[in-house]
Amino acid sequence: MQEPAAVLRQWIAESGNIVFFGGAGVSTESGIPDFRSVDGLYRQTWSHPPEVMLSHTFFETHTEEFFDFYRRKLLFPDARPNAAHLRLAELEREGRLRAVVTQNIDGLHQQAGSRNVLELHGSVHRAYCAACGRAHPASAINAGTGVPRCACGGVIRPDVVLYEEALDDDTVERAVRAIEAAEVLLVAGTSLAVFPAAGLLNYYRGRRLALINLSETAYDHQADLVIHEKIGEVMKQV
Ligand code: CNA
Repeated sequence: MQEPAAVLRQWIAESGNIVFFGGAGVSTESGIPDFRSVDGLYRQTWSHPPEVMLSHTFFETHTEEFFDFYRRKLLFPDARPNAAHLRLAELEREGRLRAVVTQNIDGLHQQAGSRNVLELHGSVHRAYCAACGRAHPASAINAGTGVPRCACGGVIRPDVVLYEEALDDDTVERAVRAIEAAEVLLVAGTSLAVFPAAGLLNYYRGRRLALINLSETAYDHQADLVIHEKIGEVMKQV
């Protein structure tokens, strides 16, 4: 039997319609911790669990604490793309990869050169006023302290999807269309525990679904190829 990485290399070499679907595990090799691994954010002790501190209600009711947590735990200005981000950008340039669908908010795919990046959960690199909707540079939040304010008096918030908030319809629709049409679907670095994002996988109709994740996921049995290794290491080989 062929090595899993060799099978993946062949699938990639043969396809002009690859779609990538990734999560926090894609950026751990860039030094950004994920949420659910042993040393991830969910295992750390805070005044409230992370899903509470990153909720819309918490943002509304504990605004100062929200920004303190956000700045300390979600911003990684020194992080750089790793081998996985770089190889995916290269595959897009080669005309093989159609879209990167990501749950990440770190912007590392774009920094690596990827162009068609569908950010399901938004980005720490954008901000807007929660009251008037005006766009602001991310530095209005990231470089400051306390609660950042718009000229209108409203709170400037990060353009990220908080718990209890809906995903952007247009982004979801584009992700669904890309996944439905994909020949090879590469899923990596995601526990597939966060919905509705994880449900997007069900739109895939092909027979070349590769799942690359350090730990097992509830979708392992649906995949045509499962690799429990680091995504950066795998992408160096394909
Ligand atoms: P998650 O639930 O934290 O799962 C990450 C998965 O990645 C785990 O199953 C790990 O086993 C696996 N993993 C970790 N490192 C690697 C690696 N090097 N190679 C392969 N697999 C690895 O993260 P999800 O993305 O599934 O959860 C969705 C949340 C987490 C989204 O809302 C994200 O916005 C949020 N998040 C984003 C970032 C980021 O932008 N970099 C960081 C942390 C959390």
